[in-house]
Order: sequence, then C-alpha cells, then structure tokens
Amino acid sequence: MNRFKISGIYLVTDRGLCGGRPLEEVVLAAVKGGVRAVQLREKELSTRQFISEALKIKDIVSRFGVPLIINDRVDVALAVQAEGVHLGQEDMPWDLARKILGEKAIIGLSVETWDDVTKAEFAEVDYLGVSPVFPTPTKTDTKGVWGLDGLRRIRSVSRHQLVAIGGMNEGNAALAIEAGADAIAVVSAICGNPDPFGAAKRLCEVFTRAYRSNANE
Ligand code: TZP
Ligand code: MG
Repeated sequence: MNRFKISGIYLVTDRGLCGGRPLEEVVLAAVKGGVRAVQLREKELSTRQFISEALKIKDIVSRFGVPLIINDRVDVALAVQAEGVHLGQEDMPWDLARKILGEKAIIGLSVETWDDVTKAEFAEVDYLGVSPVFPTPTKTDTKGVWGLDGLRRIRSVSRHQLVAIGGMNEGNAALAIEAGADAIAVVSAICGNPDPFGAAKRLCEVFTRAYRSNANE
C-alpha cells in the first residue's frame, strides 16, 4: 500500500457548482489556497471527455505536488496515470482496483453503513470516506448520515485513515477533526464559493488549528 498520508483539505470537484467558471480555474484557486488532494468527480462526461479533463487537472495539481484522485473510474485513473482512485460501494471492488493500479496507487473507499466499515477492516485501501457526515444537497442518494458520533465510532474501530465528507464547511471542520477525521473533503464549500482561493485558505487554516490542538491534547 502507498502509505500516503491524507491530511488537510481534500477538494472533490463538481463542475455544475462552479457557476459557469471553468473547473480548471476553481481547481487552480483551490490548490493555491492549500488543498492537499483533488478528486475529479464526473458523472456526466463521456470517457473521452473525462480523460481529457483529467489530463488538464493533473497538469495543474501536479505543479503543486497535489495528488489527483479519480472518482469511480479505474480505467480513467490508469489512462492518465493519476495518483489514485476513489471507489464507492457499487464501484469496482477495491482488490481488483489494487491489482490493476498497483501497490503505489492511492485507493479510497466510501463507507456508508456499519457493514461497510466492518468489511473495510480487511481492505488494502489508503483511506475511508465517511459518507456523509452531515446531510448535503450535493449528494442525496446516500444511505443515511453518520453524524459526528458515527465518525467517532468508526475512528474507535478502524485502522484506516478517515476522510469526512458531506456538509463539511469552515464551521464544522474542527468538530470532525476532534471526532477523528484525518482529512476533510468538501465540494460546495469550495466549488460553490465565489472565492474558491479564499474558501480553501480559510478551510486549511481551520484544519491546521484544529489538527494542532487535537495533537496537543
Ligand atoms: N460523497 C458523500 S457526500 C458527497 C459525496 C461526493 C458530497 C459532499 O458535498 P458537499 O457539498 O461538500 O456537502
Ligand atoms: Mg462511486
């Protein structure tokens, strides 16, 4: 496994929330603002368009040493030599993705139920996406909501790094870190913000402050 340390603010893209701005512009602003990972999430694009977008985003994030993680599509991740892939419970099984992408790939896995969490203990993945921590209009086809108590409970049993996703923002990121998140994933808090650079920067500041105060406890 990669041993990739996931920490900080993790941008998950949604071009529909970018308000007409090119996604590249928003991603560039976010990495300049300090996000530590970018997941390209495309539900509407053709394979060819997805690959073309992924190459453009990779070009941007690689200049900042930020890994590109592809949502759902192992073939696209492989084609563009992305650093990793994020898999949901209905996507390719993690063990096949690991076989295809290799030991060094970053593989993230969403957990939506307690059964997912239990099974994930055996999974050679780099992080679990705790999905969703809070309700969010950005993704409504979820099985429930973990809440901070759910996140804390997962932290108490899981050997994996945890990424909190769903309704995360400047106001609640510190609470998720206290509850055991290693990283905070956001979609609308950056993509839907008129100032993605400022939003990313403030989120990173909140993260750093909360992470340090947690470490000192
Ligand atoms: N997976 C679980 S919740 C979610 C995804 C992709 C969307 C999170 O969006 P937002 O806008 O950060 O709440
Ligand atoms: Mg998926």
